[in-house]
Amino acid sequence: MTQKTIDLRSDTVTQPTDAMRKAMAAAPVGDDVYGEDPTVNRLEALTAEMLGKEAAVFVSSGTMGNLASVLSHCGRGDEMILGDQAHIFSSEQGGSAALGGVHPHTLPTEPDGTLDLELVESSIRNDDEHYPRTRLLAVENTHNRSGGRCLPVAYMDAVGKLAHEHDLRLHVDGARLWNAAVALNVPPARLVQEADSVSVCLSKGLGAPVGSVVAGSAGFIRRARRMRKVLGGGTRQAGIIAAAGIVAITEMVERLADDHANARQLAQGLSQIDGILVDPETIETDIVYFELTRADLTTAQLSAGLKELGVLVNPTNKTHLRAVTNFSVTSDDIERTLDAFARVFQSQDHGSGDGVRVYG
Ligand code: TLP
Repeated sequence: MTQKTIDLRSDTVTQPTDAMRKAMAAAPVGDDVYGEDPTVNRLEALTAEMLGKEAAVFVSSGTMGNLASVLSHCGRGDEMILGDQAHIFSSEQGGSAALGGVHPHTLPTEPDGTLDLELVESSIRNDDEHYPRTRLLAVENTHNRSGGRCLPVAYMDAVGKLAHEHDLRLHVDGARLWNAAVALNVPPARLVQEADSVSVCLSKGLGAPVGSVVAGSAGFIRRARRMRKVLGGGTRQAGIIAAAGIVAITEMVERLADDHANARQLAQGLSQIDGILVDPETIETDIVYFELTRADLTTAQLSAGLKELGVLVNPTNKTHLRAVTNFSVTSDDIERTLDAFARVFQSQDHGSGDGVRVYG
């Protein structure tokens, strides 16, 4: 029997569930650019309700959700404050600058994924013809590059209050807001109570094949819908994919706790291995970044060696790798993964690791 591949490259790699496939096949649809797709309309209404916002719009990806949001808040030359480890800054091709002329003002991301609020406050520009106008503050929850750390309610409230005191808008990249809500045991709406916009993904831990949803006030969503259209995201019988999104938000949120437990189990096991550095106490959700400290093995070689044993993990640079649990990975798979690490570490022949993709 061929062994199952344990895919820990991301939580985006899953197959849709049977319930999603059934819902997709049976979905009533219409032309969504006319606002006539009942399944899209239902997904948007349900998500808006879960996030405590007036309205929502279905978009193709997290990248489109963030871009449509930033461009709906900011005009050309306006400034957005965000962390230097934010996905919007690091991994979206600088789209808000490239397509919208929005000036990114980065601050150092703290190890827990937050921004220092005093630094944020002192970075907001005063009215001076030399300066861009600071319009937007963006935070990420959970914070991917900080290892899936959750920004707690008190911080989310404080950052929103600070933004509004200075007449800024707050955008939340909530690609994994669902994970934060489950880990912190709070409704997702509570985390984004002070946010003017939030983008949430359906196709990460929740397992839908495609899509994200942006939520905010009715006026903001009207602007985001226009922006989605100019970005080429106005799709027609999109209910086919929105149907899977409805299953994702109604049936797949609670089970994220299993992914979190598996990530913690993985980190605990890795922390016992001589040559790997990770603090299991910092693992709050589904993402485990860890450091390889052995001089005789590169991250690319480790990744290639694991792949030969049926375990996929992405190197993110020369010293670190990332593993992300998801619903295709069980607790037994984590044990097999740890065994694969031990076998690669014991092996004498590590190959070249050439051609391994550095990503995540
Ligand atoms: N993240 C992907 C990669 O791009 C790194 C992953 O595998 O984690 N916000 C955050 C916080 C994200 O982590 C991602 C994707 C996005 C936005 C963009 O979502 P998509 O891929 O749907 O455009």
